[in-house]
Amino acid sequence: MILEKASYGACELKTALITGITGQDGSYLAEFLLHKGYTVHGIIRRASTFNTARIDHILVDPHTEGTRLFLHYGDLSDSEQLSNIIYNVRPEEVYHLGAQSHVRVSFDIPEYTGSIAGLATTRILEMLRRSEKKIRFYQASSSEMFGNSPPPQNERTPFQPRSPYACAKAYSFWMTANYREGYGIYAVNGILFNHESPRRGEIFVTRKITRALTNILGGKQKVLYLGNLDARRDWGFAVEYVEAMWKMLQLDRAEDFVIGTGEQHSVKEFLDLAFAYAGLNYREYVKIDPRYYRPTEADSLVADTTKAEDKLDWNPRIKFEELVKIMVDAEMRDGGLSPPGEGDKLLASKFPVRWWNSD
Ligand code: NAP
Ligand code: F7E
Repeated sequence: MILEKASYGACELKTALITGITGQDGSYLAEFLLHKGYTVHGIIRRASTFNTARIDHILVDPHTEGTRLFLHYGDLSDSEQLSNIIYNVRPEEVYHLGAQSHVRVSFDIPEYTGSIAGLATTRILEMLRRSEKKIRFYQASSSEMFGNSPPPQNERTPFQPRSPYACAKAYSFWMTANYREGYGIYAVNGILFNHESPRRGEIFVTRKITRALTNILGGKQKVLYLGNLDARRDWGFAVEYVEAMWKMLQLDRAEDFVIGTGEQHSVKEFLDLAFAYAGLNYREYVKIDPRYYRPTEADSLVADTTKAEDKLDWNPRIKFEELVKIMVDAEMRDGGLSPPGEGDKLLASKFPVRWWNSD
């Protein structure tokens, strides 16, 4: 079913299908591919409330000439519908980004997470195997798969997953590698470390912090409850990570890549920097609530991206401190406050060609 379409004029190149187009990465990737001239199809699930907030600015009236963005109802649990969509769309590239992507929540709904973050990958790969058309496949693999493996982590680091989410993603990783080797499908794993943006889901820790900070400044919140402040992550800017996804599907030979910034910081550092940037001391507002602890945690993740630098010519322009400022500026603006503005200036200077719009 065609729901909406967008007009971008310009040359038509390839057709791409994105699962998870309404998510953080899916929304940026859709904009990036439209900018590159692609026709983009996305799968969205039916919900009783609108779930297209991140892509509303690229959706236009379905009757407009020059349509290059189409949405289709589907669910990653529904093989029949996935099959229909792939058969009808006949894409050159499939970006499989849809997932139950929250690690803490995966402990509450492990079976569902296994089906949607794990088995769904096989559902799609099976269709690609049966397809007469050669379709390239991107799997949204995750640094969470490394779990307990000591840092830095790269393409040769063994997986020691520490959550139902990570186990499901490790299953998807190996199915992708097996379909590549067994059936000659161009299928790649992008093993992406944490990447954030103003479009990040509100219950991931970075966004939870920037939102709380804005609410505190606006007098709407007094306390921010968090879990483990000592976990260490490699946080980058989502905009740059979707560019890497696309690069991975343009090579002569399908290979897996680790994507990250190579910098590691704790949750506490994120808190400290974000609050200080807005003129506050986080210690006056943050309390620990053990409900946000995980039964098992990936304590220390940081990427070794040597391979991506060499073979994809991919180097992140935004590192930790800059990311924090970009997110705080956007959040404060969204909350009707005047941001310090350093993040906005960074964006303008580092991205002279800005292919994404509203945040
Ligand atoms: P996200 O914001 O949580 O988006 C997830 C997307 O999947 C949403 O569009 C969601 O739809 C869709 N989805 C969830 N369950 C579905 C189902 N049963 N059927 C159809 N669609 C479903 O995630 P993200 O941050 O953009 O991440 C994109 C992908 O990369 C995910 O696979 C994630 O696991 C993986 N990943 C993310 C990171 C990161 O740091 N962001 C790092 C490594 C890997 P609704 O909008 O309707 O909920
Ligand atoms: O947690 C700690 C928490 O939920 C980061 C997903 O995109 O990246 C993401 O997974 C850290 C963890 O992201 C709270 O324990 C403390 O150590 O923002 P997060 P994540 O679990 O790293 C990977 C690469 C993915 O693939 C996933 O899809 O922050 N933390 N206090 C907290 N985390 C949350 N969410 N909420 C807290 O209150």
